[in-house]
Amino acid sequence: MDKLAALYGEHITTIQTRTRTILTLEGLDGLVIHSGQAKRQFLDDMDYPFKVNPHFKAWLPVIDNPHCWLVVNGLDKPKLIFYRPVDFWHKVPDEPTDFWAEFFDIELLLIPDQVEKLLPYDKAKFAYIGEYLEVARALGFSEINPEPVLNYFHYHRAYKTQYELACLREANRIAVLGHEAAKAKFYAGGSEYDIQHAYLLATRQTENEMPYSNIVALNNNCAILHYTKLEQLAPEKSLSFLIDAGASFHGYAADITRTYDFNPQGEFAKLINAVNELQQELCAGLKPGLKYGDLHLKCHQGIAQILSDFGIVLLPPEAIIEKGISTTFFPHGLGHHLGLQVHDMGGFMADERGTHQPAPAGHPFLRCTRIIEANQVFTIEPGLYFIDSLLSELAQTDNTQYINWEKVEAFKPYGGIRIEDNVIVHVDHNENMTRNLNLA
Ligand SMILES: [Mn+2]
Repeated sequence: MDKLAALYGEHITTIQTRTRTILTLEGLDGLVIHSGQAKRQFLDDMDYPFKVNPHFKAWLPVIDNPHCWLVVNGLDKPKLIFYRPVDFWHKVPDEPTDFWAEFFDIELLLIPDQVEKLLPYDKAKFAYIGEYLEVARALGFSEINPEPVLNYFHYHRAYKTQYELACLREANRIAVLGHEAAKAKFYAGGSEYDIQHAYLLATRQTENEMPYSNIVALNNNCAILHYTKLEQLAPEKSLSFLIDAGASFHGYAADITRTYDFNPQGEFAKLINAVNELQQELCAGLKPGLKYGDLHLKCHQGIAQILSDFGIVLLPPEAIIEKGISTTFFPHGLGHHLGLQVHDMGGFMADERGTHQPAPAGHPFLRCTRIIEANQVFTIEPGLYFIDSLLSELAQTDNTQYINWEKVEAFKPYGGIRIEDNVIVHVDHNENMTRNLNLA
């Protein structure tokens, strides 16, 4: 933690500089960044779990406190308005004394409605950054989430500070503890529900602290890309296990996927090994100056090679690509930026003004089209699935003649494979945060 504290000053300096630059470009005096508000459930007196504004947590690791505000101009010491009510119903946050506290002028806010007195009086040249537009208007802001400001931050967010990299490594460390426990629970014959709880116990994080809903899938459920149901009972026979699960640290996310065959000698295990080798090649393919989109296309070549090698598609790899068959088996994108958000913003931006750079034709689900550069963090997550709906579409086309349907039917009960690591690109090498923790 001392190390984190040592890196934090430089992190704040970087964000201050970014803030100063965009304020000057936009002719603004400052930003007022709202952490958010508790959201009430319809006709209820309960709130939804609180999710903080990512532009707020970019400054400091306060992720669980609504009604907080930052007033920043990129030059002066940032002002933090910290919500600390008198409340005997809920746990009231302590007055901040953490490593980050000395970097802010802190004022305590007792009642949310009284924030007005602590905000700049003349708001004409202050922009509100946050989710609650009606609050912003009621407070007298006319500049609300100006797009050039958001674009600028989203674009530059891709370049992580050393503090952010340290947070991402720690998020990976926590997630890997969960993955190890989940794997053991699978081989012990656990159900999806059992595995999920083994995961949470090992990470010591609650479901609400997870950066996204864990995907814990057994057998043919592994074919459902965003499967989030948890079967209480184990299947009669456990065949395969796909887990896509992360962890959070100081507001930064890990996003890791592994797939296992219950029988490590089985045919599906061989297919997993092939996807794993491809995944490692693709990780090594992250190089400053190259386009992430090109790596996605390379992934299709690798998937096509595997489909051909395993006799699933009876064509050479080039023909599999050319006929568009690989997208049936690999229908999503290779990966995305990772950081404050699981799918960090800015993946489609050609420049800091936010010029949109669309995904290549035929690849609508690719989430990143940027040039790869040092200090960026990516996920690399190739997949190979046997998805009923996509396979029946394929069966309706001319391409059906090239498919070894017997093989496909044999693999269907296993669902599919995805393998995902979190990788930092450095100037002269890549750092695979996930593999460095010895997660096989
Ligand atoms: Mn991912």
